[in-house]
Amino acid sequence: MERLQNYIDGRWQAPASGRYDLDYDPATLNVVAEVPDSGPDDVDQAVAAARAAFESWRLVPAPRRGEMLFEAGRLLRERKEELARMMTRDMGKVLLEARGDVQEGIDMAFYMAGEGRRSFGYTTPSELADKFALAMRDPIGVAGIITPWNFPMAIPTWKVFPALVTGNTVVFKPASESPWLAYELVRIFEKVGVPAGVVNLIFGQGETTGEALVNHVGVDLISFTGSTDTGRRVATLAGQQLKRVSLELGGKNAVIVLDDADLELAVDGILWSAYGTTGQRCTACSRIIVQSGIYERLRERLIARMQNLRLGSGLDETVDVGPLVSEAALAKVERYVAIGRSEGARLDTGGDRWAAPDKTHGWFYLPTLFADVEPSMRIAREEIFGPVLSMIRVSSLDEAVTVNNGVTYGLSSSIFTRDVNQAFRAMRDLRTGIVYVNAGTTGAEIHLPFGGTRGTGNGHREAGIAALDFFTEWKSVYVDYSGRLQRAQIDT
Ligand code: UN1
Repeated sequence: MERLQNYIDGRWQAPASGRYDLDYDPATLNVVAEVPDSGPDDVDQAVAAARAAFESWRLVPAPRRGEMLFEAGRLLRERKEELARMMTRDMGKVLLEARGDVQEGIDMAFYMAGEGRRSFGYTTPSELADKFALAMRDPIGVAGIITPWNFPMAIPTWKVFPALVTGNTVVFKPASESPWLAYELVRIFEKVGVPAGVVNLIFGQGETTGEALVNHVGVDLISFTGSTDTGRRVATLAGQQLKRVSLELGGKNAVIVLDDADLELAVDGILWSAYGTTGQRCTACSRIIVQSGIYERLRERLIARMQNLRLGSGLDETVDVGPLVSEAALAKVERYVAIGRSEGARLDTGGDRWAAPDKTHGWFYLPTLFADVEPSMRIAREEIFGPVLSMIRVSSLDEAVTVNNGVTYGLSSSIFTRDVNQAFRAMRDLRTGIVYVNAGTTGAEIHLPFGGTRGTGNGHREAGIAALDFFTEWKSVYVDYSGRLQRAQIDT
């Protein structure tokens, strides 16, 4: 078992409290690591270090900053398998997906490294003669970065890499449930020569450490991924200081299946996006909205294929579905299954905990399907974040779109159809930040904007060049080389 430390101003150190929390492997309930339980004092130190480092880091040429990211990407790639195995033990996702999570970090490193030589601004004509106008990106300052446990490598890299390449410094607080990969990522930054104070790492609970970071006057912006309730609190606290905030929150993502769909392909897409990562992705499919002509056939096929899904430790390569991350996550799933039953939905399969044959006591839950779900039911509207899928019957594409758009969230949606006209209508009308045609609701690539509409966030996007917009401020520069006073809007 490893005892993790905070990283402040280039030094690994114990939390001021001297207290540690335990990090469990959710498949075996063995303790994996001891994690600092930090507080406001640690946050103060980290912010002070980041503030001091900002003045020199912002002056490091962006291509040099990009090269450090490139080196970090190279080390991530070298250690991909080892890191994936640590991730599976840390939070439970199966190895195949843990490798994908690390790969997403590698992709982001190389993509953002390239931004060191792009980060384009623009030049544009002035309305006056002998005058030059340009718009350029400026770093903002200290970025407070708060990440969730479900993508322990990918999501931190979506935030830390663009923050760094654009010249900001970072105080990074990863989720207390999956701290290990954050620790390894910061060790990599240390190794590739990111100067002291540029990246600082603070472990701790959201209510204490996270909140201290959000409230700190020395932090200029907050990038947060997590629950909608916490996001609302982050926005409220940060709003009082007019702090820039990016929120990436919940989802209630749907797959629409029209009568003319390729049935087997739709089943593949639904199983992968609903039960992959045990349903614990922001992008996971938790509703299927199915046209009546294909409804029964799809239902039967899904139930049959669900019987073949193997549960167990994610380290076993034959396993499809790992455990939930925590006791609390498991209890939430149980609560919602009880709600679904009491609302009158038909429980087709699943609906119970699962115990491994060797009697290890992981936090497992059977992949669960509710059919005959009404859009008004709570299981069709609220985020469960587990392996629970609700099947809703509709008569047309229009009705499917209405049901899809009828929830408070808007992250991802998908449609299976072979009719190009219907597909284009769906692309136009689905009110989500991400739309898939003939694929499930997961699998976003790092060079496109990632984020959602309405209750899923506050209008920002991560990844791609959209990330640069969040981590920079536009500065407009006018250079008058006429040698005389020229007045804009006056001397026309
Ligand atoms: C998340 O669930 O928070 O598109 C991120 C996907 C992954 C990222 C998911 N590339 O499912």
